[in-house]
Amino acid sequence: MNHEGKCTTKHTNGARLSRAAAGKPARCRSETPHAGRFGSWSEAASHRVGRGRPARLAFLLLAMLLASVAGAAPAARPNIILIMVDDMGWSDIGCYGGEVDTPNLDRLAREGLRFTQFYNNAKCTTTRASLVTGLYPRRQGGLLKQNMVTFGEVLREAGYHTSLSGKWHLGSGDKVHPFHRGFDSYYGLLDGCCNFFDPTRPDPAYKGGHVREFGQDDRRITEFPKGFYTTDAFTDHAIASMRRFASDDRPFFLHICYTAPHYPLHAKPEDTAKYRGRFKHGWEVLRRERYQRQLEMGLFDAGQWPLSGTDSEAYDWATADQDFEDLRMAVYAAMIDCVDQNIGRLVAALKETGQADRTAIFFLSDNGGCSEEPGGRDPAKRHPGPVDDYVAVGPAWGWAQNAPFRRYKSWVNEGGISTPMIAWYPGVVKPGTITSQPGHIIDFMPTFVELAGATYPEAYKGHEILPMEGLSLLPILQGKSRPEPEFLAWEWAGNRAYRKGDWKVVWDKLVKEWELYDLASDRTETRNLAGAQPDRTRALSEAWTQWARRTGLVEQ
Ligand SMILES: [Ca+2]
Repeated sequence: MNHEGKCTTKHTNGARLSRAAAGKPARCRSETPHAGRFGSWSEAASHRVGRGRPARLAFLLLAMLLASVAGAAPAARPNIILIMVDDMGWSDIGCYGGEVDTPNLDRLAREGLRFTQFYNNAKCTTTRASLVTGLYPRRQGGLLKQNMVTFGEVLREAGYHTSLSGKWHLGSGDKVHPFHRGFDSYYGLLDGCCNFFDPTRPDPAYKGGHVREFGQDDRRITEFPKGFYTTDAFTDHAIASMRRFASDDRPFFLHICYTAPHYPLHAKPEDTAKYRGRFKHGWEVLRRERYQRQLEMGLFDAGQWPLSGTDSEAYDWATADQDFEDLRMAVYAAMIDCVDQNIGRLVAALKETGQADRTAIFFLSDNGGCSEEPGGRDPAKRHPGPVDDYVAVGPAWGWAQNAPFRRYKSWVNEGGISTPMIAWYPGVVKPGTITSQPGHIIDFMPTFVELAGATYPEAYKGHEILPMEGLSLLPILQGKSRPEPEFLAWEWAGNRAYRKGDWKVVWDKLVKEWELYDLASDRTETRNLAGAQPDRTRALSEAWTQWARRTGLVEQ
């Protein structure tokens, strides 16, 4: 990494994307966040800096001194913990303006960096395919192929211990099973979603009636102890892996994929009770409240991110069954609350094992809040929360969970593809910072390669490997500006999008025409400029088609 923030590491050779736009002005902000919702985390206080110029100057001088003494960034070959939740909206957690109590995530944000333009692939499977490989999805013949490596394989080759806890959703055959694709230890759901309290229970008939496959290492698991709850069990496995790995000098990689808050809405009664009644003001009010908190904490400027309008699939709060709707959202909030409690357990174990100062933690969601509604919304038939029911939040809450954006999971408007992303890395990430530099899940592979001093292979187990398509996030973590990606592209179920610089074209499968947005002045996609700028719209939509051909999505 040189002083201009350009990526010069050897592992990026062969990548097909150019490193253009290096001359663009920096888009990194360093801001002290609204502190009102944050608690204290005394053990890490030494990493914090005070507010104002003298403190920042002192921090810079100290950083320069440390750099001159050490000669390199601290925590070379750090432990890496990558935490991903499932179907959680952009603004549910406290440090992104939500009303769910997430003190542990808020602390990570206060001591770390929040991204405001970080992207996933709008869907569980395609996000996981890109996340673990650093590649856009190639959908023909299965998402995880022999011409791809996982970050588990790359980090294991570099000497890391590797562990995966939770949802995989990329298959369970020998060639795609996580235990055979780079993870020394695996425990969790190989499928897409399951009963949180009892994974032996089949889905209801309206969801296919299947029992979802669970595994430990390369064995199938069919028995679960009394009191089982997925979120707790996945954390138990991650902590056990961490304790085992911390006993020697090798660094470790823990990937934790919670199934919360994906449906079915299953939460512990005591967690739900905390939120019951909190959502009786409805989704429209909730969106406005979140938007106001986001402005107050400095996530964005109102002029560039106007609050988007009412979603076409949302229904009128005044005529909704408000008590039932409050309960659905309370259970959803409780599921996130439980994730946060477990992240607190995880970080406490990290400190107990003496590993906290040499660990980087990343947190994100695999897609936006979800509009799907298996089980429907008839209060006489559905009872959100317990083991024997199966219901989701529905489109109105799913949309509101992504405030201030439009749409939700499976759509490629910003509400479907934007994720909160927190990066915590003591001694490298400046505490309490926010960046608007764009990032994408394909960036984790090159980031981890760089952090670990690993080599991304040209060939692996006799197969030529596709070159990485992302860019390392390390310059952003270090507070520098990074060359922007040449482009970013998305597709799911007929929804399409392509972003180049600040311009984005979107094809909504319900609208059935290309729309054009200037994200620099309209991140929330409120002003369609396609009619005013047909040439730009055509050029970007044609670029999407070229990308779709290159990745095999459409025929050559
Ligand atoms: Ca998902």
